[in-house]
Amino acid sequence: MIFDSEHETLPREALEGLQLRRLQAVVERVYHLVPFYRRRLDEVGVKPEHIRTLADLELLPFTTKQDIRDNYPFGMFAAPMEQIVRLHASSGTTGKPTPVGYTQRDLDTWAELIARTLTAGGVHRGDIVHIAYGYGLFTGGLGFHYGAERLGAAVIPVSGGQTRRQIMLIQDFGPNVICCTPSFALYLAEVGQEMGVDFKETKLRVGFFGAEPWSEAMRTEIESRLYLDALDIYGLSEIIGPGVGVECLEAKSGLHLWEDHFLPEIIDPATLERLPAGETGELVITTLTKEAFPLLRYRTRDVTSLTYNPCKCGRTLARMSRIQGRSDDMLIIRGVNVFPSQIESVLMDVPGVAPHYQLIVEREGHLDTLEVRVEVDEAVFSDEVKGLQTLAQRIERRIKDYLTVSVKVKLVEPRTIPRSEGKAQRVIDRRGQ
Ligand code: DLL
Repeated sequence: MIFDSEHETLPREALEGLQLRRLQAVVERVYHLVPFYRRRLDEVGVKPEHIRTLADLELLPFTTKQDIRDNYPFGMFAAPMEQIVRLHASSGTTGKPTPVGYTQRDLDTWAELIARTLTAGGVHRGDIVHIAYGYGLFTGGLGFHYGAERLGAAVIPVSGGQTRRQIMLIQDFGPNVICCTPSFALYLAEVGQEMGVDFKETKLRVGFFGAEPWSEAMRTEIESRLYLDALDIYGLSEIIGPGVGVECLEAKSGLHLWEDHFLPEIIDPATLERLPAGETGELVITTLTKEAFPLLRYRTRDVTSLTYNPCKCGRTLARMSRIQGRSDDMLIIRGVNVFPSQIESVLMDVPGVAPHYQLIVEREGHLDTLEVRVEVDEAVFSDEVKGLQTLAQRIERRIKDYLTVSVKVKLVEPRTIPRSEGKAQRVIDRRGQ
């Protein structure tokens, strides 16, 4: 099923014509309304009228998360507060959040794109949609909420947490659709099993799982335990939230990007050169229709590839492969973005702790765990066991306060963390193994 067959099945040539007109309009708009972009474009000597073809996109500078941080909180908005009706923030946990704003038209576009997303998974009016993404500053809950309503489906706005209660609602209210992170889906399966629930007996038919990396192996497991079709949904707050792309139910082969609103490119993160279709690199997105917070060539840091081959569902939009990783070192632990440098800064504030540490990420059952191994000085290490335990717990609490994730801290003897002559290997991620 296709929600907006006019835009989702446009012949490529017509689609590219639309993209070009929208690109020209957005460059014009940010040049006149966002001082940051005016400066950036002036620096490279590009004027809006220089954008004559889609290939001219390459003339434009990239935008990074750091640029958004430098203009905290609202310096990059292209609309005055009188026109902004919603604020969200990215799930990043570095001290300050990354705020994003929406005009009413942006919210309408977003709802429309989620309606398309749900339709690509066969959802329709009359269906009941269980939304277990967090409601709040995170874009997941409210993003899906308005899109499901736009489609005319009935929403259960349950948000995160209270797993047993959620399972009761799934049994009693009979949702056909579930939206949550893939790790939470598996957790539901586990808890359901403990409660003696047979998911075959529920009405669940399809799930939209995203906001964190997952794998084909996880898809197989979710599908066989929850008895539904598991679809991958991608998005990020800076661009709009969920609803940048989704797999279709027919093919489950790559995520269709809503290219009439978001212009994708793949670059080599080292050279910043554009890569041809099929090659793997960092996804860069230009928003084509956003009013409040348009972004030119935003570096998502997500690593993937694009294909423009037609899909059997009939959509002509580019398809993106499952996100393969991140071009920076950000870890996503149970949905929370964690940079090793943040852990480092907590560790470095603790007397007696050495700057040698390693982060070990594993998956226990279906939940991510993060162990922080850090060396302490001789004096601390020769202290009695109880002292070491208290210190480890203190560090665990500090990390929890700062990053909102629970970690396990293991204090180790001096010189036991492997040294490296090049870059230190700070992160050992065993989740994919
Ligand atoms: O996670 C928006 C979202 C909500 C997407 C619900 C899907 C469903 P942020 O908190 O800004 O926004 O995090 C964005 O999460 O750059 C990716 O690294 C990662 N991510 C999102 N979807 C996927 C996915 C939301 N399907 C960051 N696969 C992105 C892998 C994903 N990683």
